[in-house]
Amino acid sequence: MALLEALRRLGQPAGRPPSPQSWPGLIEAYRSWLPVSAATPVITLQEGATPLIPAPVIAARIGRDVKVFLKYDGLNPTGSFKDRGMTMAISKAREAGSEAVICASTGNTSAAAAAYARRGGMRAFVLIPDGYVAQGKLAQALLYGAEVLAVQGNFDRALAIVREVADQYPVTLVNSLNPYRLQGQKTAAFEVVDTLGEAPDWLCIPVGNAGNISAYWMGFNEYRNAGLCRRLPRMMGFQAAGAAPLVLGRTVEQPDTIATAIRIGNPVNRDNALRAQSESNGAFMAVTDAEIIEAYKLLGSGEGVFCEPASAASVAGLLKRQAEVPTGATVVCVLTGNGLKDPTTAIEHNDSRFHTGLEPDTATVARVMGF
Ligand code: AN7
Repeated sequence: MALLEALRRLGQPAGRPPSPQSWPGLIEAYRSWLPVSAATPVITLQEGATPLIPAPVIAARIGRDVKVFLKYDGLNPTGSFKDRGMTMAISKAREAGSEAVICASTGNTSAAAAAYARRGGMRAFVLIPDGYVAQGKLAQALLYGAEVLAVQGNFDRALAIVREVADQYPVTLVNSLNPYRLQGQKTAAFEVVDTLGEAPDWLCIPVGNAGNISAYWMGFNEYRNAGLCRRLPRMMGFQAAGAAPLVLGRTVEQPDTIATAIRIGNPVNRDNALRAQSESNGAFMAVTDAEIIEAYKLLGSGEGVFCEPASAASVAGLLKRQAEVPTGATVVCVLTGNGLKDPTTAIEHNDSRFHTGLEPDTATVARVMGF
């Protein structure tokens, strides 16, 4: 009877819930913090406002009353944090009258560049390392209508080429050398503080070209200087062991890791990232592919959060360095990209039982279920 009564009450709202359309996209939400004016055509897919999800299973592994949150930027419109930078870079390119943009990419930048450029009526040229871009990202770039150029070299080589092309031809570079990219990406730090009411003690983040860690640091500093938070986090940057130039202190000529998003040997934002590390008393550390996959599986089967392998480097790093987390600390791990970007890795690396080829009858299914 109680159930029937509850069902009867469904659809009889006691009050209007918050509108799912109340978020206008990050440029409008943080307009006064961004270099835009009334003349800027805002090209948006309503990116930003991604959830900060508690991670009780990971927190319990650490214990000592440590609180862990996941900044799940994989819920942006193209499935990664790159949308934050791209809404800015593409809006400013459009404002400047640009008709085409170009980027080098391990995949996510190309997906975001393609989506926003096409939405802004521009052409998008994307250079990717042939054979080293996860399937979902390639699908996105193609479907969004980019012109995809796969080069037989790694990301660092592709970036060198697009810098030269953008110097010599009328196309706007939208890699993170474009300063508007980091301006947009700093809003993720704003959102973390707006949600927690204060900056976390630690910010764990995967590092490839080192733009995002630089952008977060800028965002936290701007909020602190404006009195919107009182402290700054320690910036803990994690690189894949086979692609760890900031840990090694030198360029890696042949970067190699299962986390193709961060398969980068010569980060262009090196100096900004090193400043973030030293000013925040942070650290750069390497995590192995095995540690990345362990964290990736734990996030999925423990927390119900599917991120891509590169993103799991932040959690792998936290678990590796957990002894250094102060008792009672608040830790935010940035999950930069959605797990659906890379279905191949998920299918190859999981601990689930996958029973195939079953006879289509109830007895078989019940037997396989263990009944
Ligand atoms: C999921 O898309 O460089 O340290 O070309 O896709 O700011 O480079 C992607 C980088 C982390 C590293 N997580 O961020 C590209 C690209 C994911 C990423 C990073 C990337 P940065």
